[in-house]
Amino acid sequence: MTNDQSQRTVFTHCLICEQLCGLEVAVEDGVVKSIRPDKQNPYTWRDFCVKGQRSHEVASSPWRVRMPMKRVDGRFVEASYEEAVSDIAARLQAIIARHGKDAVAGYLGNPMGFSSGAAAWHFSFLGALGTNQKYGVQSIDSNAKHVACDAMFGLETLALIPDIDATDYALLIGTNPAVSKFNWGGKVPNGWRRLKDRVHAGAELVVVDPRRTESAASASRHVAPLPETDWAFLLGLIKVILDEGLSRLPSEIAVTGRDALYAICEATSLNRLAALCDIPVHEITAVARGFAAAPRGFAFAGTGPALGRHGVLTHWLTLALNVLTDRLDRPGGRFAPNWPYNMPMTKGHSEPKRRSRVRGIETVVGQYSLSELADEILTPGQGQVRALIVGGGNPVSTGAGGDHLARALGQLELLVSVDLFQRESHREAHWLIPAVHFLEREEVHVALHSMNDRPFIQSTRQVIEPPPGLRPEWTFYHDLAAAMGLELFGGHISHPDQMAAGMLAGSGKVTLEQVRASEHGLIYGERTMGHFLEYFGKQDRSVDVCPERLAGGLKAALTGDVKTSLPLPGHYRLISRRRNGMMNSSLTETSGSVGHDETDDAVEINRIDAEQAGIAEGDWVEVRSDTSTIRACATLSGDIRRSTVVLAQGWGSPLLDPATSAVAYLRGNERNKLVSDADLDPLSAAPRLNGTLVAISRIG
Ligand SMILES: Nc1nc2c(c(=O)[nH]1)N[C@H]1C(S)=C(S)[C@@H](COP(=O)(O)OP(=O)(O)OC[C@H]3O[C@@H](n4cnc5c(=O)[nH]c(N)nc54)[C@H](O)[C@@H]3O)O[C@H]1N2
Ligand SMILES: Nc1nc2c(c(=O)[nH]1)N[C@H]1C(S)=C(S)[C@@H](COP(=O)(O)OP(=O)(O)OC[C@H]3O[C@@H](n4cnc5c(=O)[nH]c(N)nc54)[C@H](O)[C@@H]3O)O[C@H]1N2
Ligand code: SF4
Ligand SMILES: [Mo]
Repeated sequence: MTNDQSQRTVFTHCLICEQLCGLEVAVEDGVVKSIRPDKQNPYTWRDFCVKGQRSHEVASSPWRVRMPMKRVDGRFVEASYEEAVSDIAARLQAIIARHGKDAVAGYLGNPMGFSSGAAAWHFSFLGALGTNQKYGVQSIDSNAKHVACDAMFGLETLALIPDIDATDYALLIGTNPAVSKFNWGGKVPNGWRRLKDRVHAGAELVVVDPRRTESAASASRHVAPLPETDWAFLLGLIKVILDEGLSRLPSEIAVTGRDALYAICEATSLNRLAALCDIPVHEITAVARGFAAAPRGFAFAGTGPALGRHGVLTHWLTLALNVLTDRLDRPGGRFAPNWPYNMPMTKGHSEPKRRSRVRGIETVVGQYSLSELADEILTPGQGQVRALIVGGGNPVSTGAGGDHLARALGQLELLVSVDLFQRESHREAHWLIPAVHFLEREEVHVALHSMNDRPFIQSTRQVIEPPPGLRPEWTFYHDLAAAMGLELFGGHISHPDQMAAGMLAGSGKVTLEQVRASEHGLIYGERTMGHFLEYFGKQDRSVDVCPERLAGGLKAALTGDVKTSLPLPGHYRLISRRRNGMMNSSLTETSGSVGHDETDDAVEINRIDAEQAGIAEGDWVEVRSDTSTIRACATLSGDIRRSTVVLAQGWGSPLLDPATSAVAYLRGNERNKLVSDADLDPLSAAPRLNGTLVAISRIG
């Protein structure tokens, strides 16, 4: 940190996405003047984006919740923390006394993955209360991956990072790193440019996506299947590889299920698989042979298929493809890091599995699906949810069945939102509890840094002062527990630093003091591979490439009618895309700095489909599904495959003025209102945020 009276430069890192880019922040008189990438950061210095560059505008937004706010006669008025804590504690106690512990639920959104203290204290608080009603963003994000990893490896949270710099063949399925970056439980800073460097050096890059994305534009091959049919494409690849004897198995561990998978492949034909995904047989064969022959390669699936009807099948078959071609823990393949704190290797299930009260669906990573929450609130009986604490999430806009959930939230006896802002999901809140922005807090997030593609760790710095009187988010749960006479962490942990120090001490490689002392972050070792297979072998564990439960789902999908995979004329499968300047439904609060272009309110339709439907460029259209109707402006494109349309996700979610709940910022329409919370991937309980069947017609 350079320092004179009024001007300072502070080095910290971003906490918006998993890239955790190092930032160089210029501060003058306590106000951020500019944010640039920290070029002295030894690990992330080539990575950066507009979200980090403008992050200070979020902290200084006029719409920010700056004090606890209590709803009184339809408005929110500021109150003290003491009043908030004692009122919420009293209401929770009364609800539990009348209805039992499961009447209180918690939901954590995406940014809570970036605030170790807030997330840990939230969970510890729910644990101390004794409620089973825990919900999280995973069920609209990564459930497919957790279920697949659990079934194959017995490790729900296994992170397998692509070794980009050494790869000869990257097969990307439903991920768009040119916009979203390489981060989904495993991070590769600047990964997209690093991959493009490999492509320039001759590596193959195959992008499987119904849309010719920013990533597909740089690929050596773009494969455009129908949405939700990647499993058929992948099974085709596996069939070719097994039929042609191209499979190689890892020598260090036992692999089971190969014969069972082969039997499933035998029972179907390449022609049928090709028809299901609408990709020609010769293309499937070419990718299969190319992938198997590449000395070093990996297959990686993202959120595109994970948020569709067959997300688990897709993630399973992607992992199986990697196992059958010996890509795990190999250079240029996918590897599990073992630094400094390896969550996946220390535990299998995060918690014992339970089944939900209303729909009887099994938990994933210890949580029920967000898609079940509305029913759990609205369905009477023992265990009906009456109170909810939402930490850093906007589930009405980012999950499925938003109208259903909004109606349910309005029925709650107590809704508490812990957030920097008031959004659509917090309209009916009884309390708004403020949060501290990442530029205002010092934090060592050990778990996130454990998913780096090399051993590196850094602390954030407090760059600016939080609003006067604002308290760290975790202390809200701490104080609430104290007011209710509950003990958190069994009385063993009283501060997030203590938690970080303990996790680091377990590794024996680096201490909290050393991390704190390094201004630009610390590389504390060489990158090594092989830990995962070694660990697995030592434990005498095997990988199952054809788990029974998933195989049942695959067989059921295979009996589906090929014709029904193509929607009827005038009907389309709706998928999503991310915006450069937004993080899911967030970052519109920067007073318009998020940017806006014509395509934002647009539904992207294939040019030929549009012409057949009599829709012209710029026409206003109605997009209808079983649950809702929205208006959008048609953009005709050759980049989206036939019978598929795209709307930006997160866009169109209103930001509210916390005092009046009036809309402070709103552009566009909420596409997720079109998605049902009843139509889920049967294996993961994730909703069909991609693959929603919609009808589109021109407005008069
Ligand atoms: N700028 C920006 N960056 C972000 C985010 C953001 O909101 N904005 N969000 C962050 C978060 S939370 C996450 S989890 C990551 C996600 O990172 P990614 O998983 O890379 O997510 P997307 O960029 O949405 O890419 C998904 C792709 O899947 C395609 N797709 C949709 N349905 C299907 C299908 O059925 N099959 C196939 N093969 N493809 C399909 C879509 O066209 C899209 O190109 O991104 C992170 N990065
Ligand atoms: N159609 C479609 N829907 C999708 C997706 C898709 O690809 N397509 N992607 C899905 C994915 S991958 C994800 S991760 C989800 C994300 O969905 P959400 O978890 O709802 O993410 P956000 O929309 O970013 O809302 C996060 C909230 O956290 C608040 N926040 C930010 N920082 C902090 C903090 O430090 N503390 C607290 N307490 N609050 C904070 C923000 O103000 C905001 O209100 O959306 C999912 N929804
Ligand atoms: S949001 Fe942008 S700047 Fe922040 S960590 Fe992610 S890529 Fe880096
Ligand atoms: Mo996500």
